[in-house]
Amino acid sequence: MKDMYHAHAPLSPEQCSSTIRQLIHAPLPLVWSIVRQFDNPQAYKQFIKSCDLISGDGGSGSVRDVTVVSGLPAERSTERLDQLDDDLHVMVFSIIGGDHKLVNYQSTTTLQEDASKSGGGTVVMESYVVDIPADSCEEDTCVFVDTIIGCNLKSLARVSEKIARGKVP
Ligand code: A8S
Repeated sequence: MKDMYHAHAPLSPEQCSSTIRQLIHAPLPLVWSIVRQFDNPQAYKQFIKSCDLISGDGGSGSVRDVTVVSGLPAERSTERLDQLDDDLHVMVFSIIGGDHKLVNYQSTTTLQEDASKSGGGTVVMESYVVDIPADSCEEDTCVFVDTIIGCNLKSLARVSEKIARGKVP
């Protein structure tokens, strides 16, 4: 049902795109309360060391500067919140700067209640579109981004499920 948010305009040969899904055994309002904090991505994104809001109040149009943990091929990234819909549970952000190779990156995250399970599960879907760097290829670019998003969503599941079980993260 939320698939339409992940259907991108036709890609050019210089772009790549993919969608990652994660089932979380925690109620949607709890998962959304973690995802929607644009100024606090380190709440679940383990590669992020710190985050400063440099423009806006955390709503649509806000810009954040993110510092990543050491050992990665980059140190910082500047990101803009394009859309935050608390009713539809849709978040869209773009990467607009930084010392990394992800040019024209835009990500869309949607949450929906898991219909197949009783017990308050949440299905998170995150898709992205990004330019393929001149010195790379489609497969390597997708594997790199899919890996980061996969780690982020698994971590989001761990953090949410811990809170849902009544423990502090
Ligand atoms: C996100 C998604 C991504 C973040 C990437 C793909 C990044 O923060 C990391 C390494 C890089 O080389 C690029 O939702 C960048 O955060 C971990 C610094 C942008």
